[in-house]
Amino acid sequence: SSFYVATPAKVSAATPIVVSTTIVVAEGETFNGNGQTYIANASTLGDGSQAENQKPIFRLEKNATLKNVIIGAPGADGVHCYGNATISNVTWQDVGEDALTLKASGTVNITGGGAYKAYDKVFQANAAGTINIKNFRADDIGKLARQNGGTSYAVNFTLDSSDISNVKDSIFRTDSSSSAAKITNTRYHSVPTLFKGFASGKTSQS
Ligand code: ADA
Ligand code: CA
Ligand code: CA
Ligand code: CA
Repeated sequence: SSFYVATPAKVSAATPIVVSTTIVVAEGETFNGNGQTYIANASTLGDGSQAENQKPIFRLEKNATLKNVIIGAPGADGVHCYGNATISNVTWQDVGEDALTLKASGTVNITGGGAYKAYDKVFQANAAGTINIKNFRADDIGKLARQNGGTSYAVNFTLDSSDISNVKDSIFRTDSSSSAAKITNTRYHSVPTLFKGFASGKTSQS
């Protein structure tokens, strides 16, 4: 026949960028991954297992922004935030030990993106502050966010306009009577518990 069939452009998965030394995003700076995939060098940062003390792929100093990044496997210890941070359109395809840790007090705004295959925690709060999660997707996780066990500082967690599925434990968990959590406009599938360990009056869902 005379039909002309165009040869499709070859679409192949981009080769991941292997990170051997933690990428530091300086105070107030923005790192734009332009949609590329970053993975840890397992022998220098960590293999993404549940072993503690793995290193992060990204370290954000205060007021840094991380955007348009895919973190593949191994994810090592993900992203560490030292104070306020903006996390925009970051997807963890296979969370390592955890996905992101607040290491020094501040507010972390996580918008867009998602987290998948977290054996235990996605977001870890190891300092007082606020973790706001919006327009996020998470599937096959232990907990969406957890304040470091046995700590009593205050962490405020919010989750808005998100879709969370296949959770083993809970969405938000704390041991602190001063911490609070609020969930709005969010869809769940197979989530056994929304809040664990919060004092009465410190949680809300609508
Ligand atoms: C566990 C561990 C903490 C800390 C945390 C983390 O909760 O008990 O000491 O390492 O993980 O930041 O991953
Ligand atoms: Ca841990
Ligand atoms: Ca994983
Ligand atoms: Ca960790």
